[in-house]
Amino acid sequence: MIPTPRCLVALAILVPMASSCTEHTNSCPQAQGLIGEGVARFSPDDVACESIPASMALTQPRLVEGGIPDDWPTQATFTTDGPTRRATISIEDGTSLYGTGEIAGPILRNGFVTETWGEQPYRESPPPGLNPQEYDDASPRLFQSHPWVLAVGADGPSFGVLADTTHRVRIDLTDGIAFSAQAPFPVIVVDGPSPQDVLIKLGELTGTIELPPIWALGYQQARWSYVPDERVREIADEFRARSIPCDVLWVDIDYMDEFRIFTFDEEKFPDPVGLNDYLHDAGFKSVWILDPGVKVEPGFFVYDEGLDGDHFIRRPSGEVFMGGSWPGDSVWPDYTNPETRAWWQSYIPDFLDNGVDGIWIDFNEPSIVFPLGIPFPEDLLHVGGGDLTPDTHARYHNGYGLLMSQATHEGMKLARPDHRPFLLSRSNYVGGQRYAAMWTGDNSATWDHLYWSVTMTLTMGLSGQPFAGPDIGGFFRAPSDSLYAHWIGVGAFFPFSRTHTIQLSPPQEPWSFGPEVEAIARAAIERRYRMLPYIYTLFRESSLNGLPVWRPVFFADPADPSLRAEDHAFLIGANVLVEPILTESDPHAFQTPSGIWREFTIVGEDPSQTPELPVLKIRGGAIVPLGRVVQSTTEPLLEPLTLVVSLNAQGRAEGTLYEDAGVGYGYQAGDYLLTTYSAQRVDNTVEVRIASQEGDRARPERSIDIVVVTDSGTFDGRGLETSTIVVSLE
Ligand code: NBV
Repeated sequence: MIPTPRCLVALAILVPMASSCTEHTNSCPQAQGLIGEGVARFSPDDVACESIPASMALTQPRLVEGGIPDDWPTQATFTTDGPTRRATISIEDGTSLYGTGEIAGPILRNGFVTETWGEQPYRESPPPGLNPQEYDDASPRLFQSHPWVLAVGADGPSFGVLADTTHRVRIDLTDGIAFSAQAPFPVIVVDGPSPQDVLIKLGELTGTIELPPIWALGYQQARWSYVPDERVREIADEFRARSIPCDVLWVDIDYMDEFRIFTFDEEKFPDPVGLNDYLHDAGFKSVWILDPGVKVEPGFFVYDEGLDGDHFIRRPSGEVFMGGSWPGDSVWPDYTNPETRAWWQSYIPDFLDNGVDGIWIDFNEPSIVFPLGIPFPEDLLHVGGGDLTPDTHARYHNGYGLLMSQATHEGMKLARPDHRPFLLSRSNYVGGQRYAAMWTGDNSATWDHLYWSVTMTLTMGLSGQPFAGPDIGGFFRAPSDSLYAHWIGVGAFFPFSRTHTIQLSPPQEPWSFGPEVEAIARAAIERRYRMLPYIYTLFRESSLNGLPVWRPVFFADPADPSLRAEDHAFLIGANVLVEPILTESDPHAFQTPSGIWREFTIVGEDPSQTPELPVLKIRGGAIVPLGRVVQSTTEPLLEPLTLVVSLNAQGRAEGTLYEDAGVGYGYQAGDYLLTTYSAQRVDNTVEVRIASQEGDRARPERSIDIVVVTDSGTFDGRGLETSTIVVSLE
């Protein structure tokens, strides 16, 4: 390594030190200084910045553009205690802390300690009543790793801090913000006038989601496992026979031939192409699971070829590391090696050629399956490549899920350049939203988990991952009728909306709980499909600017302290407030943002008859586009298009609708239509018109239904979209 001059001035006198550190300037990707507008990187002063690993979170190396200015508002201070490196950031009174990735509990994280170390939860002595694999709000870490904290100051100005390392990080929020790790790491501070602004900057730094195919935003049904293939067909038929909309069926590990990845069991799944054709004909897509563990078995092509290409993680002694996974003794690809990622990708085309639409990657923290509770040894060696230097598993563990996601996502794109990939990953790291959606792992069918499924989805959004959702109904245990009804009621709105459950559990399809719950589930899922044009518009926005789809209520008014802890209710985008029931008894007292929020319904449901369904409110000043109820997104959604209009105090409203082909990349060449509608009160009427539009896609000739929601009732109108539609308020 090239010797580098150390920063000369001690950290305590921060400003001069900051400028002395710029001597590393642009030769060092981890140098201290400004790395973008409102973004600073602080690096420990006693380590040559060249010896701090390159960032895995940032999309590109960010070189310093100058020292840290004297008046930079948020400073990071580094201390060392033996092998422990610590960075602290103090906060002012009244600051609320959020983020820290996947963790159960309230969204407000002040006072909590979290650790990043993705793993299959396992507690030798679980709390009474829980099995060792069940997590709860006392579990210090789960499957994903996001050493990121969003801090919202008393009046709204905000900042975010990222411990830019894939090492294990302890995030201590009991007294300000303190990150500690067993290796030196830089801290990136993102400053912004509002929490939204900070998240947009996080998106600029770490990337945003790709616009998903619209089918991935439909309702989805899974279990471990629908097996054999005939069962998958039966489930598909049942959805259609009962007119419960559904876009995706999931195929869990039992399709494989004795859990050998990239194989199919000849008896249980003899004809995956035929199965997928059947599903496609019925308007479904399918997502199939893959695990990283490769069965140790000479003669098994993935094992043989992986050994030949030297693609497996090794022990320090040089032997390939072997551990217990689903197929028994297994070895794990070393995705830090670009050649290994390319090798992994080489299996994807054939896999997708079976008609597989999406891929689900599991246990990629990575975790050992047999026996559970045995950690992946930290001294294993990764060979790296490109920016990633050779190093131990201690450094790369938290990045493993991201690298497997990257390899799989890129493989899907190479295999099908015209398809938008849909990938779901159990493990990931900051920035991994670029490659995969997430679910909150193996939760449980309890009321606490129903609540945490909402808070975890919000917290993921505040950590840069908007495409998230839980196993609706819970993975472990069986939900009561009432619990499932409430869960599907709110669950239909999750950015990622899928029911899933463990093997051998009672049926958990929407009709499994009897006709009453089935009717509630149908109404809930129909609500999602009606809301899909709005949700898709939000996903498109998120793909451009990183803002979450589900947003905490305080986003409506970051200066209002009474909203900071509200986490039963949430916002979908900026315009729809959802108030679900997440408790079995003790009703929650919702905090509502100031301004106008009017209750509305979208599938003609009577809220007094369906208390399981969340109350929906539309912001005064908003127009929300709705589609029609379809059985899947293969049917046209916008025939007709409905606009729900809620005027503000000035008698105006505005809202946007994004439309494109729903699949493929035509939108990148201009084949989309982004319409802004405006509404204005004129005497006793409301006039609705197109205010502006963008994109080359031809506007279909269509009439639109208008529903004006007012304090004294709703008023309907209809007219041609291209003319001004006048709705009478009498
Ligand atoms: O593949 C089986 C399950 C899967 O259904 C679940 O969603 C994953 O989180 N998988 C874990 C392995 C079983 C763990 C107990």
